[in-house]
Amino acid sequence: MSQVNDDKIPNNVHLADDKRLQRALEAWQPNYINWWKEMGPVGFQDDQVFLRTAISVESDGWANFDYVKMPDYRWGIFLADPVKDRTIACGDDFGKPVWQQVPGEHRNTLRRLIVTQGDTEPASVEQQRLLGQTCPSVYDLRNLFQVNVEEGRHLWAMVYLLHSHFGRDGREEAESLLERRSGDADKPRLLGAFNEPCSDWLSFFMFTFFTDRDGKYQLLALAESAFDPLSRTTRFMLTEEAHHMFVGETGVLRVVERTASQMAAHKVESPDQVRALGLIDLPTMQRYLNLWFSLSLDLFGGEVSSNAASYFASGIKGRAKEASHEDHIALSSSYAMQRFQDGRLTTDEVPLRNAMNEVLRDEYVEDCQRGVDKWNRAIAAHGVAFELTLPSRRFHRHVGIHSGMSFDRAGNLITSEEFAASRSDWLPTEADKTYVKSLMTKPVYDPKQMANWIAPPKQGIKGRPIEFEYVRHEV
Ligand code: BYC
Ligand code: FE
Ligand code: FE
Repeated sequence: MSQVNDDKIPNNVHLADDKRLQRALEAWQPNYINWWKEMGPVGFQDDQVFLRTAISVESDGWANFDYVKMPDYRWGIFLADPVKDRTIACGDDFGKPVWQQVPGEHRNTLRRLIVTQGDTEPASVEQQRLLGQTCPSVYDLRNLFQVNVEEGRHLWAMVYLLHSHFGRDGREEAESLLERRSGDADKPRLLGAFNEPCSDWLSFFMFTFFTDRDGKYQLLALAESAFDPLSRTTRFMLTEEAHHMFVGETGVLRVVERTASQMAAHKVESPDQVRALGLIDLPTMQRYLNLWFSLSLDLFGGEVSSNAASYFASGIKGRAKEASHEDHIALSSSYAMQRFQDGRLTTDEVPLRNAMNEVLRDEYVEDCQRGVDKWNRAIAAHGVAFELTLPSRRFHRHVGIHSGMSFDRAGNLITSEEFAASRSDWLPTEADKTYVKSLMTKPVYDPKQMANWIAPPKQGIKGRPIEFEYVRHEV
């Protein structure tokens, strides 16, 4: 069992035994805090927030819940306990011992993957920095901040790997992670979805449902890595990740629930009538869903990818839950990949290793569908005839074999003119965004209140009531 000590930087990696590393991370820490104060949640840095803090990696009692000011949050470095005699889970070296150090030939690849993962964490905090000022409740405000501080800790997790295993390059990358900015034209974040604005709460819930779920699947794939420190750190990150997706799934559910229940109570159907009640109509929710689903699909990379094949071959990145697959070499099978070529849908057999991004995306889509089904059950329970659906994975793509072509929601090839003509039916319009934001102009800071457009949660946090003062905010 790994001990957590009480250093300046909480950790279970015996940081105090490696003075050089400890000094390097302690030198990075003030820069991180400066970044947090500059780019973290705006307007709440002096408030007491009821937050969970990771204090160990044991499955029962790994977290402590208490009031803390966000800049004083104890961001720590936690690796899941090592698996004894762990061997490489996939690829050419399947079954050989995992690596405790970075093999020279994989150094650049691993650094790039760790930097890509690390970059998304602060990016999401930046995207969400203004949301506190339009919160629907104090309960939601606290959940936003919980997600934010944990994404900050995920950055720490990657920076620890960079500092401890990648020398000077790693230290430079760690600095760059604090310098790029979401949406900045000159120094953008690395991946597409993390440069998109996320400036209203419907987007936030869609983001935590769809985009954090990409995080879950990427972390599951990295948890299979032959580089054991990466495997151990991502395994612990997954523990925190579950809450982020809970926030997204229940957030959308509560909006759907509120709209459907009021549609039934007032016997209204049209979006205009729903908006007249100050609610988010279901077609608008569908458009937000279409946007965040398609942006998140892009995060899995190209359908056919030599990068993915070489990650798998070298054991650097596996599939989600690699042990549940039968063939860990994946050299003798292929993936039936549907794609449009010369205007026709064809099916090509792609060597399985080259299709690993798509294999992961398949599992992701299935997991998303489970949540959508749940939302639809809530709509149906109120007798409202409307179903939310995931669009085809070809729809609105900017990465991979379907980028550069236009498709309708069902995945039929259309012209770019046809896409432009239907765009306002499929993706949020400026008018939609203005309307959604108009519902959120007044933040709700009274713990007893809930915004009109969202249903209350089923229960509070850690046994506290829903009306608990999760954030002590002085207005
Ligand atoms: N945007 O061979 P391909 C999370 C580039 S989310 C821009 O398919 P590969 C979180 C690609 O770099 C999880 N560029 O790429 C969620 C490549 O460039 P080069 C984050 C893109 O390497 C919410 C080229 O296109 N973790 O944790 O197979 C809140 C060819 O592509 C994009 C990870 O992503 C894009 N979307 O796959 C907070 C895990 N996609 O080599 C946090 C680490 C591709 O031609 N990253 N490109 O210059 C990876 O595993 C891989 O880098 C990717 C890309 C799966 C992302
Ligand atoms: Fe994260
Ligand atoms: Fe997350």
